[in-house]
Amino acid sequence: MVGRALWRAMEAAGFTQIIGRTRAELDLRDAVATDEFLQSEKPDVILIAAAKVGGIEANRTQPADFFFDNLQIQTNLIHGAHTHDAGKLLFLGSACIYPRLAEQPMREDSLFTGPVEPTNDGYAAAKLAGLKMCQAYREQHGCDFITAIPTNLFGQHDHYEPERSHVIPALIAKYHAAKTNGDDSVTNWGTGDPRREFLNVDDAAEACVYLLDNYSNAEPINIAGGTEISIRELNNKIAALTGYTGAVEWDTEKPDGMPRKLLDNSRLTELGWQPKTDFGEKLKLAFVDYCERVA
Ligand code: GFB
Repeated sequence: MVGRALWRAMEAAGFTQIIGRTRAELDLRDAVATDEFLQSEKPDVILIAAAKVGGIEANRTQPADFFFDNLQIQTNLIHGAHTHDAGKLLFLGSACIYPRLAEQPMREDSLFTGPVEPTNDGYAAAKLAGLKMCQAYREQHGCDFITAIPTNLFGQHDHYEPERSHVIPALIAKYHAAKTNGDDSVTNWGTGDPRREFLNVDDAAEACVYLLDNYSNAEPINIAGGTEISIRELNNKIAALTGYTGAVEWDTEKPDGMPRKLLDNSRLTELGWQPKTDFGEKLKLAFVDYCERVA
């Protein structure tokens, strides 16, 4: 999802020689294959969209895979960017790397000040290591490697498999299936009380491309300015969008995760970037994308 959005944003910004590899074409966990790729292509700018990502259930049940895969991918690319003289690298963190109970909205200087949400410990540890690695290569080698921390993203080409998906694609798929099958009830996870900030992936990709030209600093920078909503309110919106009118149960045996994940967007705003799109509009497009590609 993020890689395709970055590609669209780079084309829109006038980049011409854009190079990418699918997971099937290049396993970025393989240090030798990744180094050979970077040696042959010699990219000027690297945006790391590749990662093992997933929602709360995937993170809770596979901490080792999230830790190991992401650590390898980012280490191979960040180190390779240095050895093959890339002029700029943008590494993507995630809202879940903030301390679980950080003051909201979460500012970049609250990173590393407390324990992260246990359900995504493995993923957050890897992402925090990547942030530190970019800072270390800037300090020791003068590399212009930056870290951006996007809030929860959604949009075109998201993942819809229940065991892996984030909440927006999960509810879209669940409610659409229930409506189609005539089910009279669906079950959601947790209490519905947590609040999440959602930003469309195309907005986030445009912000990433904006940062390439406008940000060269060791400190990470949030990409946010999305829409904050409770999971219960989100449930109402997606039920209305999909036309599902049955009952909604809440399985409180499933974790809520972080109570809230609102990112402070002031530093990026001061830099001159604001998201443009409307949450409701983009939610509709996400549903259309699901119906056209997956349903
Ligand atoms: O989007 P989500 O999986 O990830 O869950 P997080 C958001 C909230 O929606 C949680 C609730 O409180 C879930 O319990 N929820 C309710 C559901 N029903 C469902 C459902 O059917 N599927 C899903 N997936 N959630 C992730 C981190 O946390 O955020 C990742 O685990 C990453 O590492 C990602 O950072 C951006 O927002 O809770």
